Amino acid sequence: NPKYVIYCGTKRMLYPKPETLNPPRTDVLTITPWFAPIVWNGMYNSDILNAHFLQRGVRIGLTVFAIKKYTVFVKTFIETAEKFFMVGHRVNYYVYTDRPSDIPNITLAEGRRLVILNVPSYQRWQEVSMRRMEMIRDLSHQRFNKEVDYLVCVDVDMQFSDEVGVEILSDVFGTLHPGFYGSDRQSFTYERRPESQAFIPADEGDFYYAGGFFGGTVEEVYKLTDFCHYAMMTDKEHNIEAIWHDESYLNKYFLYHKPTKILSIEYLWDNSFGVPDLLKRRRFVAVPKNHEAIRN
Ligand code: 2GW
Ligand code: MN
Repeated sequence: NPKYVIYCGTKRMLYPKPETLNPPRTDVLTITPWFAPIVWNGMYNSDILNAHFLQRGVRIGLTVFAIKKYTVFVKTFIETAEKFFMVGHRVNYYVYTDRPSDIPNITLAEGRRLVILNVPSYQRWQEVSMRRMEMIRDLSHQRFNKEVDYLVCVDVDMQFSDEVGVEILSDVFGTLHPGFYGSDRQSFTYERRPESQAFIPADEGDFYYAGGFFGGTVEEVYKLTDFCHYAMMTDKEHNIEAIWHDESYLNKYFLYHKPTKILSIEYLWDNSFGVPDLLKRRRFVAVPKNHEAIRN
């Protein structure tokens, strides 16, 4: 069995040779027409990637918002992240909240820190969700640029249930929405009103990206969040709000600023959709919530 050899420190690292004539996955798209990888189980080797990113001493910021009753999700979110998110790497959790005293004390592994960011809450839930763009943008410039190399920005009503590691990192990445990975363009729930800054015509669009998982270098996340926030503010002046809020503006951004990597549905799943054959791992899944109780 022929092997490639690379060095991890001074230690020889051995692993199976990539097989040019035997691709690991043929059941799913693994690269876009603009040559961005789509990350699926079987397509990468964590040992190689970990060696590479550890050598660079990469620092990762994970941003999450817990406004009003959504603070209930923080404990499980952080505890499962300790088990599965970027284990062995330097990680800062950035929890934006209007209720800092609700954030529990959680013991973290070495090299990991929790930063609580006290922010005001907005009255409308749509605004709570959309204003994340502005708040991530502002701190990207003021703080994240000094503390981390990459940002990963996610919903809080989620839990990690399998590894999410450095294979996700790239200049700017988005995630396939679990409800639309098999859909055609016309079925994507893009904003369809030409008056909105989030408008996407019926004959355009690559994928339907989820609002709940994106990231990249701090610089690229700054550009993305700045674009989305500006587009939202422009729409607000014209009394229009995109159909799926921040998610609609994010989809507009990715249409004309192609992501350099795309995460598959393994990285954002909802168990109420069952488990399709092609889904080999469920790494980050929605926590079932009582919409009435949690949102009012
Ligand atoms: C309250 C009432 C209704 C909806 C949201 C909220 C709410 C959201 C809240 O009271 N407090 C709060 O912190 N949030 C934050 O916004 C929290 O981080 C949450 O994960 C995020 C998005 O809201 P969520 O998770 O309830 O909405 P989903 O799961 O339907 O999210 C998708 O659609 C959203 C836009 O409608 C976003 O694009 C989101 O990224 C998507 O995953
Ligand atoms: Mn959510």
